[in-house]
Amino acid sequence: MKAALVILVLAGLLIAVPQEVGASSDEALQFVKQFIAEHPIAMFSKSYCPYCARAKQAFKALGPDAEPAVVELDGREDGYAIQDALGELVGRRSVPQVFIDGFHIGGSDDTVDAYQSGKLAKLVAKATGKAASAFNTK
Ligand SMILES: N[C@@H](CCC(=O)N[C@@H](CS)C(=O)NCC(=O)O)C(=O)O
Repeated sequence: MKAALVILVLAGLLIAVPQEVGASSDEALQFVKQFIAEHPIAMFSKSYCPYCARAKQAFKALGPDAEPAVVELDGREDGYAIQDALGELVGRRSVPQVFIDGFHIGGSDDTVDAYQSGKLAKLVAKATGKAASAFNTK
């Protein structure tokens, strides 16, 4: 009786676990791709992350038209799955990860570098359809 129960539980795990993990990582990758496609400026972040705050600050410095759409991974049950999916997509598991017009800018250092060189303002102007003069530069 006990052995039958163990076999039942093991069989259940074999059937259920791979399907659930596979489905959730597929869904997470789909979510990431859709979010990037739907938002001219997209950022994956964690609310307590100082590097994320630094990247947000770079967009804030450009002005109000450069506000990114942000997914805070620590505020979601599927946050780890999304982080894994991002790692798969860009080869980095750290946050933030920033995308403009679907193009992967990188993390905090890359975003701040792009702000300082003036590249961020140009990319944001193109992505938002606004004149470059609408954005503050360094
Ligand atoms: N050099 C990276 C540093 C980013 C970083 O270290 N982020 C931390 C959070 S503040 C991280 O992703 N840690 C691993 C994790 O949260 O899973 C950058 O410029 O983006």
